[in-house]
Amino acid sequence: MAHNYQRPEVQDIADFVGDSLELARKATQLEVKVIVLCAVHFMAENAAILNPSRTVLLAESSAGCPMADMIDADELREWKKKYPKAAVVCYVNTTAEVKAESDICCTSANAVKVVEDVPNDEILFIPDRNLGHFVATKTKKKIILYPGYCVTHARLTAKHVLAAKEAHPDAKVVVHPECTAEVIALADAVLSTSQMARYIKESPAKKFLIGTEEGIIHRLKKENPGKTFYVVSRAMVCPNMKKTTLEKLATTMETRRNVIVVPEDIRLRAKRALDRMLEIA
Ligand code: CIZ
Ligand code: SF4
Repeated sequence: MAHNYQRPEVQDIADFVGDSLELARKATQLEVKVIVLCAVHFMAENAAILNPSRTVLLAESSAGCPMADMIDADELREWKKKYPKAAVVCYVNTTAEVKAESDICCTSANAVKVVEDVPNDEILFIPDRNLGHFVATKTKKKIILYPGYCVTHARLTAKHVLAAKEAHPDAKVVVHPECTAEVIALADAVLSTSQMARYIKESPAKKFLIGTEEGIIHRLKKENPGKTFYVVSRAMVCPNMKKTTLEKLATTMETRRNVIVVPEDIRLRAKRALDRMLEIA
């Protein structure tokens, strides 16, 4: 299984390509004993949390997510003491230990819905301050932001967007909610990768400026042969997503290395936060 941000050749040989939630969900529906994730560590952990009867491998063991590593369970416990009335909504880009300390998970596709659905009026949103800020503009609830962010999406600036719009004035600007507020303010649509794929298929527009990790463009081109895609900036490359090569994947499949193990007590508590999201979203 490959994430939307993987290299084109890795996406092409995968049985399934999608966002982190689609990968985790799909993993529960497969009649297989071993699942190999071409993605980053937390995505393989999600698959392992939801699929205890299957062996989950991460194609490249050093592929991590810097955003997920910006908060650990100890730090979250400190924040929870400061905001005892807040529900902890954690973006799926977190470790299993952090999910285990959270009330409910969300993805970029369902964050607003999740925040609206929890009974609390106060939300501690971790770890992405940009997604959290975007959610705050869509709800009346009090959102407490944690200062994490995606280093790749942070590279995209308003200047890049304005220059790209000038070069392609007839293109729709589609960006990810991990982008900064100044970038989001210039976009025609703010969408997760799975939402982008749907939006672009249904849109009558022919040209799109894409403001997320560039790997998604391979899939968008394949699914929409009559449409044209441009990256808003060439800097939108996640080095961790690109660590997985066909050679590394082959070695992982041959040797069954990089098994993802989540301790059972943490797995069960993390699964509760994921299940709660799956129930409402
Ligand atoms: O949840 C995911 O897969 C991520 C990190 C991005 C997206 O919007 O699909
Ligand atoms: Fe993490 Fe950003 Fe890379 Fe996604 S694109 S894996 S959020 S660093």
